[in-house]
Amino acid sequence: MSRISPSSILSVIRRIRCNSSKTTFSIRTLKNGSEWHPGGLDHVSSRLLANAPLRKYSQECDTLHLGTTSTGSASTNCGDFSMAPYPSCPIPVVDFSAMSLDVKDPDRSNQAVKDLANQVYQAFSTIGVVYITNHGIPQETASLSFSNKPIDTTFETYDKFFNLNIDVKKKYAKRTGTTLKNGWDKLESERATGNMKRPADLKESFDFCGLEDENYTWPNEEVPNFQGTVQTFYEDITSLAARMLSVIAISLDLDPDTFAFAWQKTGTSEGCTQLRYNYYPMISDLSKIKPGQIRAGEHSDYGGITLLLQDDVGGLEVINNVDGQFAPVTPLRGAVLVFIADLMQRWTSDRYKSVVHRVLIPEEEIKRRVPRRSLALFHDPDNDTMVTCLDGSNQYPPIKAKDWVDGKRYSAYK
Ligand SMILES: O=C(O)CCC(=O)C(=O)O
Ligand SMILES: [Fe+2]
Repeated sequence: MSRISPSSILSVIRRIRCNSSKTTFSIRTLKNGSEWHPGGLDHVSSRLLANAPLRKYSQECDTLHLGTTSTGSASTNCGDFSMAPYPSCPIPVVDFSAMSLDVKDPDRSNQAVKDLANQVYQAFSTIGVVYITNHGIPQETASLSFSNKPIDTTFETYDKFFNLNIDVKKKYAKRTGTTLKNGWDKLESERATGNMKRPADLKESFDFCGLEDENYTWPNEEVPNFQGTVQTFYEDITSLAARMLSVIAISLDLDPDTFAFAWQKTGTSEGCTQLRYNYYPMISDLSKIKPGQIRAGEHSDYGGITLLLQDDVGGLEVINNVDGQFAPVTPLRGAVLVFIADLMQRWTSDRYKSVVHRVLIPEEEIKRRVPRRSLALFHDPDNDTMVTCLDGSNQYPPIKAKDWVDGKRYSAYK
């Protein structure tokens, strides 16, 4: 079967929008000879958005939103693009042993670290993300390494919290009017896209900024040792992130400690690094999903780098920085995914670019019947860090880390 290019789909949709309200019918004529088998515009949009560069998609999304149609959900739904269509994962996997947390004081000048840095360079200068394995944070309790908190235990602990009754969770909500970022955010609190025309993301989350907040009460009564578990994991994952920053510096032929100055205040009120558990509830009824709603809208992360662990449900996609296409990030048990975020892009004058990603709703019903969970460390520079292009090019004017990150957070939580 021939493949219809995203741009031809775009133009067809535009024509249909302009000329006819019978959107669903018209689109059906399009499917002949293509590899898409749309049941209507919604489904075409899903394929389109999976293939089209983000910018085109956003424009189309706005166009569709402005229209009306007799087919109702079809054209006002700027994307029931909620189904993840990809079978395979193109994300590079790199063995992080040379810089593992199991190695107490790695010699960053040795060849194994240089090789690792070269592989990281390949990944970040192409697709923009990398999976790292053998990083030293064990997945299971039975692992030989006991020094760090196993990932499974951490996920299970968070799950106990998210399984609590909503009225109980409310007691532990993030408090407004405070700069401290600890606590629960209810379903549909955030629009990762920052676009108010889009519905909020179909997820709950729990943030921890690494700081003891005497005014915040933790749900330790309902979930034994919740705070201790989260805190320990935060320490492990921030240590791993610091090692990744060294590798990134080496990969760019910079001093391994180039970025260290900007992470002196992690875990204080002057730091910005944040651990977030994302909890995407099970979906039993697709018809309850709002037009255009997905689990996490398209966005890039704001700060330095993001370290992400996901369960095995899937749905995460990244835009490949080389060809602008969305690609699936197939779950890889035990591996940590590393993204470049916006401020790192500025520091490196675009040598490494921040990566647009999103989380779709799984295509298979069996995967929608369970919640999806992920744990993200937003390893963001200290509030007062001035982020200035390291190559002296001034490609981006210097910016204070807090100003950038707060601005983005504000748009996402409006
Ligand atoms: O859940 C995921 O896999 C991604 C979440 C994400 O992008 C975020 O929290 O910024
Ligand atoms: Fe993200």
